[in-house]
Amino acid sequence: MEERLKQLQQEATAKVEQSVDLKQLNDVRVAYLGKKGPITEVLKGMGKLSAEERPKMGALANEVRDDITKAIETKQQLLETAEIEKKLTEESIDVTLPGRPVNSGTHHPLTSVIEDIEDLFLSMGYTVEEGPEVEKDYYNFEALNLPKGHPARDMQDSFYITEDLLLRTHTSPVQARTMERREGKGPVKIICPGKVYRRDNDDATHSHQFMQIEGLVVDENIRMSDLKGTLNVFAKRMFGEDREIRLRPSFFPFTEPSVEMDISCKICGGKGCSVCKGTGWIEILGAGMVHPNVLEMAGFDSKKYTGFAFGMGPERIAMLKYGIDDIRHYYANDQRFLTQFGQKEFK
Ligand code: 2NL
Repeated sequence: MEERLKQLQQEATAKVEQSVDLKQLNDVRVAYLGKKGPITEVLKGMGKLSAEERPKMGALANEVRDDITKAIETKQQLLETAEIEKKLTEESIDVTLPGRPVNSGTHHPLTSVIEDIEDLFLSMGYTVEEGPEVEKDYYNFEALNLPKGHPARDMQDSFYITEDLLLRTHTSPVQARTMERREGKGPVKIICPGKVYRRDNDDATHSHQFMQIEGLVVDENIRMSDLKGTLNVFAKRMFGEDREIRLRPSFFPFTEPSVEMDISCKICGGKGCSVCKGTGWIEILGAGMVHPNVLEMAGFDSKKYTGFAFGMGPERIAMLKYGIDDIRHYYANDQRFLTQFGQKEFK
């Protein structure tokens, strides 16, 4: 039995030595140390031995097993190290290869323009207010001096949901709601950006859904000159210090007097071109002094308080700023269009 064990030990260690990879080594482990292996087989014959020999053989069997186990472990470490070495040489990284470009996301051009306008007014002490897109007829029309039957609130032009609910046609209801919440106490100094909806057939300059930014200031002693000064700062910061503004008389039901603001055309320097249609001026926004009816309906005393308001379309502002020729580009989600604005490129 002793012979047989020693023979097994020699055989096994030789095979461990010969193993060239981890799989072969594992096969040797299973073959010699497994439950069905030859050592277990030899130990089964222990019963036939004398009481004297039995512990000696037991000890020898353990010794043989430990020896084989140790040989396997040593070899395993050797093979593992070799395998890593092999991997390192085979899979060496060429650090001189160019990196893969990382495509970062971009802001939508409308988002950029809206954020620029928000920042500009935030820096002048305004806060940004938001409100519901599904709006009550009262806040969308009534509170803005557009009573039922007013020609400017044509049912044909709005998306009505019920007789009393519609998709807001401008962001003015946000301003009406904000004034109402202030309970007749000024100052109010807000801008309201958001989506608005009109029943229109989409074309290069019309969309049934678009963005609007309105501004509102209500306080004691607010005058037309405050409006003009504010719009002048806006125009210069948004389009360049070399821009001039002019106000033309206009009409809105919620302001009196009402004006439209133009900026001087930078493309032709005022000589007249296709963008300014030969006039040297480009229309940017509408504005005016808040109609006393609007102040009163929102709970402000129109003898004590006055205010100005303005409204503009970010689509149009961005079209002028970036030279975009079709409003539908904003909503088509074509990557070729979207990635032209503010894309950061890493190469
Ligand atoms: C335009 C013109 C305008 C307003 C919006 C307004 C809001 C309140 C009271 C008074 Cl709560 N006015 N908003 C005033 C004048 C013009 O928008 O052409 N927008 C694209």
